[in-house]
Amino acid sequence: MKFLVVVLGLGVLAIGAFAAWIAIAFVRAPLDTVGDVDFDRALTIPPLAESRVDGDVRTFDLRLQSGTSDLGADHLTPTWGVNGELLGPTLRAERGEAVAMRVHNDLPETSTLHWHGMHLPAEMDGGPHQLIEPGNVWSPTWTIDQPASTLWYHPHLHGGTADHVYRGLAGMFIIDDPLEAELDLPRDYGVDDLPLIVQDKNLDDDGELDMSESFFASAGVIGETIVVNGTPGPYADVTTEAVRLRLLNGANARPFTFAFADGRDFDLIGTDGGLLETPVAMDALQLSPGERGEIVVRFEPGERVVLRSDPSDTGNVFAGGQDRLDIIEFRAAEQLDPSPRVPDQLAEVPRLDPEDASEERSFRLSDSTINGLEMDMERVDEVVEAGATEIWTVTNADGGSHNFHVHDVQFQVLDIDGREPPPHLRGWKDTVWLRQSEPVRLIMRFGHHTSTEWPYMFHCHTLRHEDEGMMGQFMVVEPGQSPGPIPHAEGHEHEH
Ligand SMILES: [Cu+2]
Repeated sequence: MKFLVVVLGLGVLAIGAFAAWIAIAFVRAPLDTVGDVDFDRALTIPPLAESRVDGDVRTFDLRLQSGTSDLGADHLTPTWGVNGELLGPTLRAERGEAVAMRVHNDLPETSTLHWHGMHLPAEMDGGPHQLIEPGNVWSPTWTIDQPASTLWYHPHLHGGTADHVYRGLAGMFIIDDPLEAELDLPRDYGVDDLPLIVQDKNLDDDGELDMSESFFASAGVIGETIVVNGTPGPYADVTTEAVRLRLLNGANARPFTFAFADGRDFDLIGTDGGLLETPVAMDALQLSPGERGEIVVRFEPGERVVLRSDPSDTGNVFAGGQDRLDIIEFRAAEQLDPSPRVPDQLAEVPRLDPEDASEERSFRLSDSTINGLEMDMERVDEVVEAGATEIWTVTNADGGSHNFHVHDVQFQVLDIDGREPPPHLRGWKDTVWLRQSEPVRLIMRFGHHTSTEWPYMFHCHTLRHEDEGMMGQFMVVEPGQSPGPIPHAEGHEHEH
């Protein structure tokens, strides 16, 4: 009997040791680049896109193209860009303006261009149904009808989004409005108002973008080279006492938790869909892929300070959540032009009232599915009435590195696991982080762009998850209408 217990005990010990060995051998060790990055390249500022006004319409010409970029390897890296070799120009338009895009595809592959965060007709959304074949031009047009905000654009090809964004297709889309223009905020683009598109890349020995993923990297590529606006190891010269940073997590999978090396406070003034009601003083801001945050930070003459990414509260090791990363160094001049303090009052953000909600829906994200279903280009998952206020409850049910993005609308967070959202999550959002098993209740009011042909998307913005099927479709219709078949939906699966 004693012998049997000893044998069983040894067996259990052996199994335990084997499991520990597996864990050590395969789980990614946290990466720490703090102090190891030479900030020796001036930050590239994406140019403001040229446009022309014909009648009442502002028209932008955009060209998806391939090229090469210096990402710090010994060889140039083949990359893709919009009107350039990597990333794209910053688009800028006023609330109320009609815009027209002429998107040329000079790439060897079919792609799309989606206007992330934009309220617009589904047919203009640039989702997986608005394919642009090589050599073709896609010409969406819509009227800007939402507050001043920092949006962005990127491909949204079903099954190919992660690949196309990783190669370099992305850019910012800044919306202006008169309310924002009246506030005493830094807004000199490229001087005291800086776009920061933060991404991570892996480069192989030939300098090519490495798309391979480790065995356990269920979130996709986790890059070890951080680039800001495509610049590796960047520094930015500061000439004013305060600088506004429009932070965009443009990574495929990594969450970033932005914080300054000396722990200084900054003011969060805006989130995905526009300005907050009042600035929120913070010393760390977590943004998951697709999320934006506008912050204003103050500098002392002559100082240098590094913005870095600290481990995220989720700590998801497979998505790089335990990494510490140097991102960009700010170099303040010996003399700084004076900047006013951030105003106490920013924008009005009228609270949406749960009493007004006519529908409640719930979404469980797990195992490449939402509510147990993988994305199907022909299936309309939800039908929403134009103008309806709805509450969507979203849950990360499997502990993966998930967030949730809804097209066409900006929503408000009602509560997270039953608790009021923190102050920095009380503004307009279109993408929200999901901690494991903590349901997030969102309230949103849908607009009046209706269609019985074209759907909008909702999905996880960890791009590989989205590509693998963690995405669904909703249509906004007039009361009483029901969706018809989606044109040409069949056969649009992207093979890669
Ligand atoms: Cu996900």
